[in-house]
Amino acid sequence: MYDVSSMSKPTAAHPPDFAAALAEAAHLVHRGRRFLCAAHAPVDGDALGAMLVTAHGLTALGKEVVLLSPEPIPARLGFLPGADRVLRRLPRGSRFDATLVHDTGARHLLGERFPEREISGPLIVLDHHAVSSEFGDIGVRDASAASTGVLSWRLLGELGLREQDMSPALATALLTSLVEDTGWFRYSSTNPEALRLAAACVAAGASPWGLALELEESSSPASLRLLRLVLGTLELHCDERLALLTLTDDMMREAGATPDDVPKLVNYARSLRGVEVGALLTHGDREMYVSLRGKGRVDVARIAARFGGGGHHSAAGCTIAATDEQSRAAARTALVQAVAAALAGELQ
Ligand SMILES: [Mn+2]
Repeated sequence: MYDVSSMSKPTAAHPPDFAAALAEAAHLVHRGRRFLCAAHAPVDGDALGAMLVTAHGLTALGKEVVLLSPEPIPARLGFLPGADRVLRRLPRGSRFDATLVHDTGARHLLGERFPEREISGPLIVLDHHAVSSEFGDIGVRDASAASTGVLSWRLLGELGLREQDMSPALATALLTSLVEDTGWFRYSSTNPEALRLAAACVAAGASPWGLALELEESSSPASLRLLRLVLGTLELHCDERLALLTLTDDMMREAGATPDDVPKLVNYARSLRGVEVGALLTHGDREMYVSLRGKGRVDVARIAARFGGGGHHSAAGCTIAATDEQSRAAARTALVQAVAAALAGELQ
């Protein structure tokens, strides 16, 4: 058995100030007793997985941990050990020595009900987004980390946890964060650290097939009905290098679908040969939410940033104000133009 904690220590490959931030965060956690774990809302597999890695690890170190997520946990993630402990709101009189914020590149993504500083204490931000603003007191940020769960584990390693201390619950949360953010080790974010940590997770009792059953083999009939409707909207632009899919409330109603049925639809747009960028346009009452996936040549986080959004090199999103058919058409045109500029190498 190899020693995961030593191999996940910061190396020269991590950002220059990463080791100092990690040490500072570990120092703050070491001194405190009671911590809040939070993430962007609603949570995805990495955000929740990373929160749970931190929570299980800090609990093993004798700390008290409260988990907070103002929106419901997606049903597909409900199996994760500890997911049932996540609170929608804090009990009165809560106070924490520090709050660990996971997988969140911007303060506003924490939601309006995120507690005031006198309740939260200082903020430690663990994040791996390419576009990550400098909010928080300590930023444990590394865009080369395959998932935020990896950063949670590096922090726990700094606090002295080793592979043999990994409980099956922690290992399951960490492996979930890894498979969700690397697309089961297919995306360019897959690196040696991710694969070594995955091996450690399996050695500690996490089950890849068990996770696959929960995450990939548990679709609802409604999600397939929704897929059929959304695939019918396929449009190709930019010499068939941009594929657009559209999702409306009417389709959601017709399919009997829930928000849990939506996240993977955008991957079908990218899956076409020759397509560089896949996009899912979700029509809301007052805005259009754009989910973008790239194949690597184009930085879709940059395209999203043009519209005030963000994300990763190959997976990003943004929201464009659009209240009616006309403004939605304008938003769509602006998006197609931004992708065309990016494909031409002109978007800086
Ligand atoms: Mn993530």
